[in-house]
Amino acid sequence: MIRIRRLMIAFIPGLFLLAACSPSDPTKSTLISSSGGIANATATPGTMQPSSDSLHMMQPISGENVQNATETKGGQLLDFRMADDIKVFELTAKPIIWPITADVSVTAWTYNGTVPGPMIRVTEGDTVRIVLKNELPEPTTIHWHGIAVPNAMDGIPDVTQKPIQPGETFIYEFVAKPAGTYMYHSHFEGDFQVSAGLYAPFIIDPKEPVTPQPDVDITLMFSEMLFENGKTFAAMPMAGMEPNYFTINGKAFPDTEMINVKKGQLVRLRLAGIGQFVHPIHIHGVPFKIVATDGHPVPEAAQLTKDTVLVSPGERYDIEFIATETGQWMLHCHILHHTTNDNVEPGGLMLMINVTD
Ligand SMILES: [Cu+2]
Repeated sequence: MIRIRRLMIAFIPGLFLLAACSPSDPTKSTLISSSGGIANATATPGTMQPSSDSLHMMQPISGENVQNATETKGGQLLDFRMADDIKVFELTAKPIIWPITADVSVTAWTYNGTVPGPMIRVTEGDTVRIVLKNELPEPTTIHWHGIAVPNAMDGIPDVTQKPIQPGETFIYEFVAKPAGTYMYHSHFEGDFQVSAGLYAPFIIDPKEPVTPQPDVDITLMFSEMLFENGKTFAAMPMAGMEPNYFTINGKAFPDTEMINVKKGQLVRLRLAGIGQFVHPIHIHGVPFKIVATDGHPVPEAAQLTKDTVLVSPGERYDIEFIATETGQWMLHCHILHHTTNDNVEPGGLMLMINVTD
């Protein structure tokens, strides 16, 4: 995609700024000339103009005969079977119609039909085998974000492996290490495929449990979608492609899942930035400590006490707090536009932490 964007800008003489590309017409891009005039460039095969191929990431997220999701929650624990002493997980990458609110359903590309895909959770030192079947209309690969895998398992298309073609199956296998909060996601045309929904949590528990163990342990993945005129697009920081829906575990408020906590319980939230935008996550009512960054434990003396933490794309922060007061306490992004659904507040990156006696 980087190569393609360079081509778009480099081969159009006299035009110096790619200003805006309407996702509703991906074969046209609006360009502002050096004199300030506007020109419409239409893709023509065989010319150096941007082709519909080169604007691929601006195409709607689609597929043939896309089914409605049968699951309502993403990021649920994935079952495995044992083959000798190897934990074997099965994933199918496929398009699905995914409800992000009661009223808005997007076309998403998913692992096993949910956004996020299912959580893989194992213990440090486990050998894991992940069998990935590609039922997408495009090639794909998986990258194990932050996990110390062998190079051949790293999921980089045409570098560490051939892209997995539609209909093909690929087997990943590695020893899960080190312990921590990780993610897995597509690494094939990531700006499109990750934003389309091909992401999920991967938790590696330490062999010796950390004490005290949290009473509540929840992973929250932050992402975005662009949904316009009944079509879904991969949101990205690019003119015309900005999101109008913001999601926690694939849902926008008020359909984000409430976190239920008893007063006095220790709560661990694993905040994971998988979208393409930064999100300063703020919690009302109680400060928290940052106990791990990008999966790695923070020594107790270095644990910052905060009420807001900026979660950037690719980052994970494990935060912990003790719920000391009853009530409904809000967790939300403090870029306040991110708490809207299609520009209407409240929505987006908000959820309630419900503390009861
Ligand atoms: Cu935000």
